[in-house]
Amino acid sequence: SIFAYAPAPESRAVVDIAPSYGLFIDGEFRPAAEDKVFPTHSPATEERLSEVAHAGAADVDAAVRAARTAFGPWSALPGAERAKYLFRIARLIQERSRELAVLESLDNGKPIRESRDTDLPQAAAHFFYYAGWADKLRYAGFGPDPRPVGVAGQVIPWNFPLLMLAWKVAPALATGNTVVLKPAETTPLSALFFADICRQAGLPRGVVNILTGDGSTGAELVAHPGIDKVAFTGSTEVGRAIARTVAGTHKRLTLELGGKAANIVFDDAPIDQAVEGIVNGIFFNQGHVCCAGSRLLVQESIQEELLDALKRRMETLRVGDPLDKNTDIGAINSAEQLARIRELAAAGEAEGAGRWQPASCELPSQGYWFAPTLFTEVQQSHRIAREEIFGPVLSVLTFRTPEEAVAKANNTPYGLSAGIWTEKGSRILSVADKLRAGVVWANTFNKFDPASPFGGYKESGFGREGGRHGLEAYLNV
Ligand code: TXE
Repeated sequence: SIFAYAPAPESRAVVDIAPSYGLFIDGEFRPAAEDKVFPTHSPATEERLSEVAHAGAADVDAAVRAARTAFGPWSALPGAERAKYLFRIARLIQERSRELAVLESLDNGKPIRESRDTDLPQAAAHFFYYAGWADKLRYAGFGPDPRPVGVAGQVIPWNFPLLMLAWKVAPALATGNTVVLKPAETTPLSALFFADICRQAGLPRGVVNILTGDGSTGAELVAHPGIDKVAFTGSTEVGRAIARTVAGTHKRLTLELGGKAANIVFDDAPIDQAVEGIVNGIFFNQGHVCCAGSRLLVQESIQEELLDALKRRMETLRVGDPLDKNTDIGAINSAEQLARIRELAAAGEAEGAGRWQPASCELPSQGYWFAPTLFTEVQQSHRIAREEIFGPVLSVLTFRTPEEAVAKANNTPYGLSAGIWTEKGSRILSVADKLRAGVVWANTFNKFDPASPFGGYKESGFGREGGRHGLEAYLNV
């Protein structure tokens, strides 16, 4: 057909990846004190992309000391001066966004369309947004003279590597704190590019330090006595371990952990729009999203119609090369994550749910892949209804009344997000009011804005990132 137009894949030649990277401490790249390194791979091809330094205790100490030394002069700068650096960083992210988008897709496996249209613009937007607050903190409603907390130790996951960095670094710098950040072990590269952007922006040395490493580096960082504030996004299990480490110390803590969001579709919902929202809710970023709409709660009377439409739409999803602009679903980030998804999908079948995958879906032979998957006849007791899968797997449950929908939506230890689909405004308000979730979307899903606070109820963590509330975590008020 004349409409079958396939634009050329984005070229990986756009970005220059060095064969090895050091740690970014005190404004310079340097090898780890113990000279340890580890490789990072493309999950789509298993190709080795680069080798990065593995920070140990001595490196954590050096980075925290650099951040401490930088804290005095940085926090003493007038807010308007700090704002200039944040604006400069935001502009540089924009200028280098093509490079960064390709890099993010290579290292993480996400489709280039998503890194280009979501991760990169959102990362820049967070720096622009918090730059705007830097000289207005006394008007933020926290009293006349809010003060920075000190040195922030930040540990981030692999699902939105640069964006999670932006969520954490931008508010910390705007409020006059300095930072030691540890990216996830499978996605270190965009944070190292960001370190280069800090240099390009002329950010004073020591204000931002980047330590690559694994969980042991994260644990060292969180436990270091020179850290005043810990910010973590990742698994609930590690969040608990960090809370134990921090308990009884002077350290402030915010945790953004897992989720098992309900996406609730009422019988009066616009079906086509809801189908798009369901697809976006669970297949965006391969379902590696803490707020993913992983439980579809559909009103019984429209179950058949909705599932038919959803299956037709799923048949059109393209799984494959993350650098191809036509790709809808990229690679699973790691062999470990793929194993976790497979295990939970197998549990779904074993517990009696019905597994469905599009017949048209062919997976590449190399790399880590999982086809978009629907489970019907799911019971609330099933593991796939209770546990975070963090993959492209949707569990379908039904309800008859709004009360039942609310009860089922809240029947989870998590409480990060939820979605409601209905034409009735009054129902949106009454249902949203009863949902125990930090974010509730109505007739849309996975919409983000730097001005909007984000964070969980219950085991999804505490504290808010984004918006004016996001400042509070980094201020003594
Ligand atoms: O997370 P970890 P993993 C969920 C999701 C996923 C599961 C496991 O369900 O399947 O967690 O993913 C660092 N002290 N989420 O194993 O281990 C680690 O190096 C300090 C939801 O990848 O929590 C990385 O930088 N830090 C989530 C970061 O913590 C430690 C996003 C996250 O890794 C540490 C990711 C320790 N003891 C996974 N151990 C979300 N909320 O979005 C590890 N780390």
